[in-house]
Amino acid sequence: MITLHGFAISNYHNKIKLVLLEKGIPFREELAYPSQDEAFLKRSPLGKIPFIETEHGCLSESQAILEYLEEVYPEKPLYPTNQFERARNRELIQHLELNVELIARRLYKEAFFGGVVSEETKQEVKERVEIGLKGLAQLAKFSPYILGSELTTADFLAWVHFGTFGLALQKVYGEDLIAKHIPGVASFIALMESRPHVQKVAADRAVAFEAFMQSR
Ligand SMILES: N[C@@H](CCC(=O)N[C@@H](CS)C(=O)NCC(=O)O)C(=O)O
Repeated sequence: MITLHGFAISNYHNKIKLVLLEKGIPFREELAYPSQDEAFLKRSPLGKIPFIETEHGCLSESQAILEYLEEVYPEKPLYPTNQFERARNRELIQHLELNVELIARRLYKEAFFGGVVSEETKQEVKERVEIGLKGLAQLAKFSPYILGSELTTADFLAWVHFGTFGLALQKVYGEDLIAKHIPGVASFIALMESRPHVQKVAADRAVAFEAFMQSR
């Protein structure tokens, strides 16, 4: 059975957890925090979470994990079968993670962990995130899913990342930059949140977030 190592506040952890749940793959979760311990680095080379443990060994990097799961468990496909559509799916995922999430991540220290981000960084992040969000609006269809009529990995991933970086953007800039730049996003989020597995991931995330805040 697959073991998913990580913690329920992490958007990359939740991305894999949601895909495991939606594909009906048996797994167990083991609580792990990023670590530079030698033993941990042997399992996840930069000490990051999530990583999965399989009968063949450990695997890190959420997108590599996700594509592995798709190949090994093809029964409930979460990528389109058409090659071009599949490429467009990967395009949106890469765009969302590289050009929006990774940039907004620079705010997490202040938004979630009690640190401080300089005004200069905030300004730079806002400019780059807004460019990224406008690009995302070009790709998103919301009819009703993010890339059309088919429910795919891109939907689960978008829901997870919107929740995390959306909250950080709201906390730091006091406005909903996702809704400002991506028309139709609210009904997409509501649609995703009508799914039981999305509700489960959101509930686990809320419990973990509450516990984290209490511990500080
Ligand atoms: N590109 C990685 C990103 C994973 C990631 O950034 N994980 C965070 C938690 S959300 C982490 O482990 N951070 C600790 C660190 O950067 O040292 C993936 O897709 O899995």
